[in-house]
Formats: sequence, structure tokens, C-alpha cells
Amino acid sequence: MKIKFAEFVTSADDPRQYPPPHRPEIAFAGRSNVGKSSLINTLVHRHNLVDVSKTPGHTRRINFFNLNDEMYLVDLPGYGYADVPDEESQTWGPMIDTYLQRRSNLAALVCILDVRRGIERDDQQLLEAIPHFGLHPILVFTKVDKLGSQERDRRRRELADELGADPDEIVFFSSQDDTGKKQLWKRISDFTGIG
Ligand SMILES: Nc1nc2c(ncn2[C@@H]2O[C@H](COP(=O)(O)OP(=O)(O)OP(=O)(O)O)[C@@H](O)[C@H]2O)c(=O)[nH]1
Ligand SMILES: [Mg+2]
Repeated sequence: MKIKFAEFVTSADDPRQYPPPHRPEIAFAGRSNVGKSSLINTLVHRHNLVDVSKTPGHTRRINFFNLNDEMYLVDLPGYGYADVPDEESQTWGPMIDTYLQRRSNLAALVCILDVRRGIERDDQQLLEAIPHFGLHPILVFTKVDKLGSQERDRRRRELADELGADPDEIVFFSSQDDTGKKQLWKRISDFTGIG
């Protein structure tokens, strides 16, 4: 994918605030602090398009980014962070559900998991819900820079087994050294027809 430009469009917690659905869209979901915002920055070759933070629960609204006037990339708030005030954690589920249900131009959902933590209960719940929204998951395990190369091969087989997926189908990613970037763009373009 050739990145001509990437820009923040808007942030929303209600469908009335979403940009018009006139371009294909890819959304990024995952546990809080898993590395969603970093992954988007890596994909578009920008260090600071999306805010990255050491504090989990940093991204709390749905953030839309315009890529090349061709598609939207959407950073979703992370789930599973216990310290988010009650009031906010109660709005998280409905906010994301509404987005996944209503967003007609959503081409695929990138599900980001931590390669070392693997598939946790919250992740499992999301993965099980995706087909009910008529969506396809693109499975990405990030922070693979934290594993040695032999360990990566073993872990890939283990995770594929657990998911009942083809090992080649899951993307191993690192925002530190760009591992998996090409493969992820390829998967995205399979769904958007762009790139
Ligand atoms: N080693 C390593 N660290 C990473 C990677 N990706 C993200 N991180 C670190 O993980 C922390 C969280 O990254 P974010 O990108 O802000 O995570 P997020 O999923 O957007 O977090 P929320 O917005 O809170 O849900 C930061 O300290 C990042 O530097 C990676 O591929 N490798
Ligand atoms: Mg974030």
C-alpha cells in the first residue's frame, strides 16, 4: 500500500458523529494496551498520527483516520481495562456494538492480540461475536519482537491450533521492527480491494 497521506478526521461515541460511509473502512480492536494505536502508526509510517500511551485505557472514543482519501482506518477503544471508571466501562460495550452493527462500509475488523498473553476471555468473546455482525476478523498477534525466532514458530503453531486457523493466516506483527506489516496490508487489501 502506498501511503500518500494519513490524517485524523474525527472522534465519535455516537453514530451521528461518524464520517459519511462513502469509503471502505477497516477497524482495529483489541485489549487495552495491546498496541492498537502503535500498529496503526506503523501501518501508515507515522510515529504520532495516533496517540500511544503507557497508560492502559488511553483511547476512549472511536477515532477515524483518512488514508489517501481512499479508506478510513478506525482505532477502537481497548477492552478489558479494569481501572476505567464504571461509567465509562459501561458505555464501552454498547459503543463498540453499535459501531460494529451499524457501520455499513466496514470491510473487516482487525483483531489484535498479544503474542505472549495469547487468547484471553475478553478476546474470545469478541472473536465469537464477530460472525454475528456479519464481519470477518483479520487475526494479528503483536509485540512479536519480544519472542526469539524459534519461539515465534512454536508460538504460531500453538496459537493457530487454539484458534483452529491456518498458521499462515494469522499475522505476526511488531510495531518496533515492522514485522508483518506487508502481510497485514495484503490481508487488508483483500477486503477493501484497495492497494
Ligand atoms: N515491544 C513492543 N511494544 C509495543 C508494541 N506495540 C505497542 N507497544 C507498546 O505498548 C504500549 C501500548 O501501546 P498502544 O499502541 O498505546 O496500545 P493501545 O492498544 O492503543 O492502548 P489503548 O489505547 O489504551 O487501548 C506502549 O508502551 C507501546 O510502546 C510492539 O509491537 N512491541
Ligand atoms: Mg490506543
